Amino acid sequence: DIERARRFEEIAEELKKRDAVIVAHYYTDPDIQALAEATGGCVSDSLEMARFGRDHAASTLLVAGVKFMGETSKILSPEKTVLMPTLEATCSLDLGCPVDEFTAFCDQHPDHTVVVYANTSAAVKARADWVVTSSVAVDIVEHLDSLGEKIIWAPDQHLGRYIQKKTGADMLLWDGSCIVHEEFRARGLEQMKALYPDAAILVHPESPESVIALADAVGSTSQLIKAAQTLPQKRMIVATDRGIFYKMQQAAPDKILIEAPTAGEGATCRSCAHCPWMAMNSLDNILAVLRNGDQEIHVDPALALRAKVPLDRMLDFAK
Ligand code: CIZ
Ligand code: SF4
Repeated sequence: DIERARRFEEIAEELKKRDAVIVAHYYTDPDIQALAEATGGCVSDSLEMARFGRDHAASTLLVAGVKFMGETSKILSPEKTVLMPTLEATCSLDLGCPVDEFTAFCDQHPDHTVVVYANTSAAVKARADWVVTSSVAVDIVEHLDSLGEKIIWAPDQHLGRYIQKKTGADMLLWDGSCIVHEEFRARGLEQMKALYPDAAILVHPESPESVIALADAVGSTSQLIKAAQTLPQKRMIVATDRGIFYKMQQAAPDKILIEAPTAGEGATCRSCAHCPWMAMNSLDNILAVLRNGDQEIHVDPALALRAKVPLDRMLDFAK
């Protein structure tokens, strides 16, 4: 529509003035993903966002996602300005893993290798030996297990349990969870599968174990998009944030995509299949931050240097 097209033009102009590029997550609003595509930015998972931001020539990164993604961009590119539509957008995994408690836990197990999910603060990353995203977590834990290392895993307990089962690694799990994925329910999924027996079930491993058990494909957002393209089924029941449907449908235009059922219903559900923090990003606040430059991510330089070590380890491993 015309209003949207005008917004895109206004934003594109501000991006040019600031020598900025948009780095957007799959879970943001489809309008934001379309905007990123139309202006030469990227739409991807947190691993690819980190790489794209680091390697892009622009001097300013506009990170549309949640705070840990902005922090990761800043850690990898300290010389760049990193703006976010709003600094209020956080993540229940990040919130559920405060650095003091986490450090005390790690100190109690000095013989363990500390592996943290990308969905953590810069300070937690700085305490870690490895940072992983869901697209490389299994491979990295497998690698560490083959070296005989014992692992502390934080913060997502469901993803941790899934990896532990898959690799057989010795893992101590932090008890964090994602408020979006933990709402998916096996019972509802079974009922839906009874309605559509021909459907494939795609599940992000931040979901409960009983939901993962029903899956035809388990994986990170990028891996689920690939599964939608390659699995033979025409109909897909998808257990992850509904923001993914934009790129999944683009990648697999002939597939019928259905949202997996969640525990809550309608207005009683705060986070049913859509992250409330991802939802804080909008065309309006993107334009606003490009105009006034507030909502800038800062990470203490000494802390950033320490957090960069386990991040680089992941990026080198994932090459
Ligand atoms: O749930 C998230 O925040 C995800 C999937 C992040 C990521 O790795 O892209
Ligand atoms: Fe965090 Fe879950 Fe939102 Fe991702 S979807 S940012 S893991 S709360």
